[in-house]
Amino acid sequence: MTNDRCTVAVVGLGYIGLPTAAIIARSGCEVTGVDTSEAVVETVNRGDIHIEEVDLDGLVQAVVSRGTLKASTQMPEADVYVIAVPTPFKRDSAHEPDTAYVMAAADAIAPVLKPGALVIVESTCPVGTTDAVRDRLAEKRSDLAMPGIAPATPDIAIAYCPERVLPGRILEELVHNDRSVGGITPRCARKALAFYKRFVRGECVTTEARAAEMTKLVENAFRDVNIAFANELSMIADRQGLDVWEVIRLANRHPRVNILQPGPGVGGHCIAVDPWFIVHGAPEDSRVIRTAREVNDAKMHHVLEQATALIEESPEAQVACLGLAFKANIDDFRESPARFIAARLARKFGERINIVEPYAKELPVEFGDTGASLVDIDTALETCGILIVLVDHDLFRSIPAEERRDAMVYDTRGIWQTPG
Ligand code: SAJ
Repeated sequence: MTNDRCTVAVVGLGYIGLPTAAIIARSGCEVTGVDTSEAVVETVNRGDIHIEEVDLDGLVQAVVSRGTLKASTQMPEADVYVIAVPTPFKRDSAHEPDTAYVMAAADAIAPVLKPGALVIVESTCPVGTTDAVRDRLAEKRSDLAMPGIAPATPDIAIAYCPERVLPGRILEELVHNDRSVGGITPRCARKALAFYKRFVRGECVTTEARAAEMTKLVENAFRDVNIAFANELSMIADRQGLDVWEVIRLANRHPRVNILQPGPGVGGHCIAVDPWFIVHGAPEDSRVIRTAREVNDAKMHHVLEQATALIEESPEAQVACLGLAFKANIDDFRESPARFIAARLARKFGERINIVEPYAKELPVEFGDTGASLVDIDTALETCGILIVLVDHDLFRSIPAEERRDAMVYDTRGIWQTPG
């Protein structure tokens, strides 16, 4: 790999892989995005995108037309391989991580691997996965010396370098966030560091692959535990007739206290998932992390119960559920507590339920035969006597008090609290 010309294969063109491929292409490398989906490959090769992310359309269009990014279903020979495929739970398992896609990527890379190549895993993984990738490559390519096991100077460098970007800010954060760069050996880390320096402006800190794997999981578990604290407080406050938002606001005036915000539960594909990877690896020792997961899931059921009671108390009232997304101002409805709660209410109360979701063109499939309808915010404010806030979209935040004065409100996000 010289400093001028570097060929890169980014494996997996999803929410992380595609923006990463585009940013690397912008830095001057020749990038091939590899995906198993023909449709995704065709879309990218047209200069289009199949996911929503701020400014990604313009960037992909630019690098594809410049010829520095192309997509393929075939794995090319490359100087650097970046694996950015999903790591879901195993089907029917008790939250057991499934690294099959990562291993399948290693299998696809093995036949085209050439001496001098660098293989980077970016997917969120249980501790030990990068070593397993190395072992798989060693098994398939006994002609190549692999790091950490070969007595000779290794032919291949292997590293784990997780991203930590926030949806909606991915392009900005890919470049400006600090990164952990974990090598199987210090030499692997140095090689990966030189690669990331091409396009990352944040600080890149080298470490071991296993430490980098754990760091990624710990970041999301930290956030989950802290949200669980806020959610637990909100359930205690409900029982004791206290205003949790006020208690948190007051407590946060302490110079060393910073409590997060309660909500209807934790959604998305990272914070509600990654802590289980830690628990699975150390079940006896992960008591707080496991309990936080359970508390955040329990909050979803608590909200459902409270909302159900409120709706049953006023049998004549129409109900508006505000929001389906897993968090504010995004169009991602997957793994969303708001969607789960709204769908359960729709199933129970049918035509009384009106959904307001500015980011949805139609209701998700599970609302199909419930009788619930998708309405705009003005209709909801005019016709609904009960407002249930499930997502803190800016649109909802901006509704003035006069417009919701006559309705009964259950605000799970605290967006309409009077600031203290
Ligand atoms: N939430 C609360 N209360 C809060 C903050 C968040 O209930 O005070 C809820 C949100 O509503 C949402 C969930 O938590 O349902 C997660 O949202 P988020 O904005 O905290 O995080 P994600 O899932 O969009 O992105 C996280 C980020 N990780 C951390 O902040 C430690 C991001 O930096 C990671 O790159 C990303 O996971 C990932 O890919 O792992």
